[in-house]
Amino acid sequence: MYTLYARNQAGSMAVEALLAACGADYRVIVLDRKPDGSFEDFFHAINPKAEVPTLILPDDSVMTESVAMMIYLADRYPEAGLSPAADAPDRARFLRWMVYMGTTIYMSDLRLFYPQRYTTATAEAPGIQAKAEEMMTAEFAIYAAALGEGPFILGPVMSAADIYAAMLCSWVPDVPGLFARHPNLKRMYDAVVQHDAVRKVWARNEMTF
Ligand SMILES: N[C@@H](CCC(=O)N[C@@H](CS)C(=O)NCC(=O)O)C(=O)O
Repeated sequence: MYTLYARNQAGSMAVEALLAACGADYRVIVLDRKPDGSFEDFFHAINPKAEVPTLILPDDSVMTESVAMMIYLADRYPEAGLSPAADAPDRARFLRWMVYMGTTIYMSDLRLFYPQRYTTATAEAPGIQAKAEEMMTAEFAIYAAALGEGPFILGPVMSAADIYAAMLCSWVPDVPGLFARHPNLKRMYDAVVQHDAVRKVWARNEMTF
């Protein structure tokens, strides 16, 4: 069984949706925070960075890094059809955009929501946030251009990358604005959340859209 340490609507949401879409045997542990905002002590012993998602594999080994989890799980359940095989023509494109999202949009999102972690001078936080939002806008524009008519990043077939992209879209401060600029992102988002397993996980994460 997989154990996913999670927080509702955080980076664990896409991994949880993928576990569900793959039909994996898993449980979710939603973490509480201590009054100072940090995660409970036991969690630091599992993941020294104390971040969600953290995934415990059936052999009890610990996995961190959401993109690695998405690729690993999708590959482990080929029957779910959520990643192209290693020798498939779309594999390079799949890897490219998975890693792109995890290293650009996700990171900009962290600077936007936790600017104080990126500076030793509190006064610099608003500038970090403003730049992060500007960069995220540009990074989504690049992704939307690659998505094209889609509806998914691999064309007609939904993959783990689309589940990840949908989660990232949901974190933007102005989601209607993002979707107005990029109607293809909205089409992709709507199609992803129509997937039975994804819809149930979005609801469990108390997502309202
Ligand atoms: N590179 C990591 C980043 C994970 C991450 O930063 N997660 C955030 C939530 S989305 C987190 O747990 N931050 C620590 C906190 O909220 O205290 C990944 O892709 O999994």
